[in-house]
Amino acid sequence: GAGGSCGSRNLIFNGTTEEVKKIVNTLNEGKVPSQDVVEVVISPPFVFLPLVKGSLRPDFHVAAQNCWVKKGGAFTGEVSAEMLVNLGIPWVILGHSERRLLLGESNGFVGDKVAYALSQGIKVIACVGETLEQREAGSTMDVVAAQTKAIAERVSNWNDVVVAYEPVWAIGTGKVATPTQAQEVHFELRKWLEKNVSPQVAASTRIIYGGSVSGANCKELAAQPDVDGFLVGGASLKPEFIDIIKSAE
Ligand code: G2H
Repeated sequence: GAGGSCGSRNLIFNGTTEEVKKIVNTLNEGKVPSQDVVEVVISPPFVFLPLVKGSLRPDFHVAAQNCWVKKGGAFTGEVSAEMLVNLGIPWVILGHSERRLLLGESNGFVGDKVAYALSQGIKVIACVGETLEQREAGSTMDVVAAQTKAIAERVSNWNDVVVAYEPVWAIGTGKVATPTQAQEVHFELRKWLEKNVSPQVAASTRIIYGGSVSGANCKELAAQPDVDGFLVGGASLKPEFIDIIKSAE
């Protein structure tokens, strides 16, 4: 990202064991800037976490795509933060729009998840973003502020939080936000943090962009002053992901 700040990039892959191995090989062979320039975080589905963690180069880190909202226990089918800790998984993505919209995760529920994961020492990539209807109704900033507020109310230490702005209309659609659109929301989000959390947190928190990021559009997006990195979906499954990582330089 601009200003030499670290980016945080994530690979969300679906697929089979064979595909996962192939992607990890490509990543392991990729020539990318060092960890002080760009932090790379790879986020496979739960079932592939041990495989990826065990075979991925050590300068890339691993994230889960979700975890349970509180202490683990009898919650059949859920994966707890404690289990992630036990497996040595340092990161988790929480509040992805697919979970908010398809599984009904509310702002408060996502906020509780963020707080609990942090309490267990797991770093969080917290996703926020508006739908197309909300954007067209002019409520983008209200939506994103309410999602961020639910986190801010429950979290006091922001050191281990990365905010991912992902406009829902841009996710997996090939319809990327323009650099101006992304910058506008990132700027407002930072202002929101400054006013409602602290100037220090606003300055130090990475705000990354997600939604149809590709090798072709990453440079222009990365050049925006408040875009500190990317959350990459579809393009992370392809060799161009290496080019996206390099856009941090
Ligand atoms: C958006 C991403 C993950 P894509 O961040 O949901 O998907 O890059 O394919 O839009």
